Amino acid sequence: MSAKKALITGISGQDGSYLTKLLLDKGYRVFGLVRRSVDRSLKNLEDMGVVDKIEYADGDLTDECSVMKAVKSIRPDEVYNLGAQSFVGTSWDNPILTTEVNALGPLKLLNALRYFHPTARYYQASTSEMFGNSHDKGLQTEQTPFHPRSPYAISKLYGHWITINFRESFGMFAVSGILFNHESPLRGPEFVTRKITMGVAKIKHGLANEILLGNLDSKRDWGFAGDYVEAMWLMLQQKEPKDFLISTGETHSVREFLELAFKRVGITDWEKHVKIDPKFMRPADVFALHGHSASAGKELGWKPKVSFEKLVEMMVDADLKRVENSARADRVVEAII
Ligand code: NAP
Ligand code: G4F
Repeated sequence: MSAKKALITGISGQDGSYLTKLLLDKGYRVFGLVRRSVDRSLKNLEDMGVVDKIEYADGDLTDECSVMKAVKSIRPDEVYNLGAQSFVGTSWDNPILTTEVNALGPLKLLNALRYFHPTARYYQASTSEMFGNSHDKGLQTEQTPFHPRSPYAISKLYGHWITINFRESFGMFAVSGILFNHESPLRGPEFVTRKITMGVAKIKHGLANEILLGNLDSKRDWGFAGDYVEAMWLMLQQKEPKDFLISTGETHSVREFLELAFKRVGITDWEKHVKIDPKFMRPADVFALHGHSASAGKELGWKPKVSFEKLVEMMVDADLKRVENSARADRVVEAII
């Protein structure tokens, strides 16, 4: 039997890189939709050791032709739509771009599948941000009403509902994963976890003295990206298409994340190194996310493997290594010139 084909949008991002590794290990042929950029940085895929194992298609989620071309030529068995303007903060500055990529992107992809390859299975990267501050006794479940609080969350809510609509209208195997925050050493540096672990590594090595942050009381249900891409894959292996909420079931504040990250490098008086900068406060924040992913446990057999403490350690250790390596590289350059 020939290998299954998976098309991943957003392949160069954090989740795209972990998912590629998972699918290659399972014997898939992996195709990645990649948009043109000046340096074509595929750093995450290099770090995962998979950059040369992918078949690339030129394309952008804002360009319908390129999306149609990719679907028609690849005829994938599975499509993972991870491509997005994924940073909530930027979505107030670039709301139209965010909407075009995150809301109309899935519509373009689903339409291309509907007309050219309707048997493909489709995964939509939805998010806990869609809940906003809505909860049921402190928890979010699949039944909690949505109340999006940013242009990002609103655009993602469209992606979520259009996925459900194509399933209900055309019988397509299209599902949406409502994933809570998941992090890793490949997390973009603008997100709070990576901003903290990079800052801590630099402070430990005497290259910085402080980290500037916004709301330290915000709480998130933080898991490990490697665990979460397994849930995406499991959702597309089910008999019937169904949406699932994916979370660890634990919630922690930014403050707790800071404390653990600094503790990892032996700094206990961490408050000395953290300053509040109003620039990082959001016009409308989501104050606490805490997911209840019982259906995923029961029906997908999924559960997170990496604890919050291990996640923080993994991210701090990776950034310490990065800082050490770049300091070593600088010393080599200094010795040469
Ligand atoms: P990420 O690291 O920011 O990656 C985003 C990816 O989208 C990058 O590969 C980026 O490509 C691509 N992209 C951006 N604009 C595009 C466009 N116009 N056309 C095609 N591709 C485009 O995000 P992530 O953390 O891996 O998240 C993956 C998905 O899950 C996103 O949809 C995100 O919104 C969603 N999500 C994430 C989390 C989380 O906690 N990580 C939670 C819930 C949902 P370039 O390299 O070219 O920029
Ligand atoms: O790390 P964040 O930027 O992640 P956020 O906004 O929760 O979004 C991430 O998770 C979503 C799933 O819930 C994804 F859909 C989305 O794509 C993305 O991956 O911010 C987390 C919290 C916020 O409450 C923010 O106000 O940390 C707070 N925070 C405090 N200081 C900060 C900062 N966030 C950032 N990025 N930078 C700060 O200096």
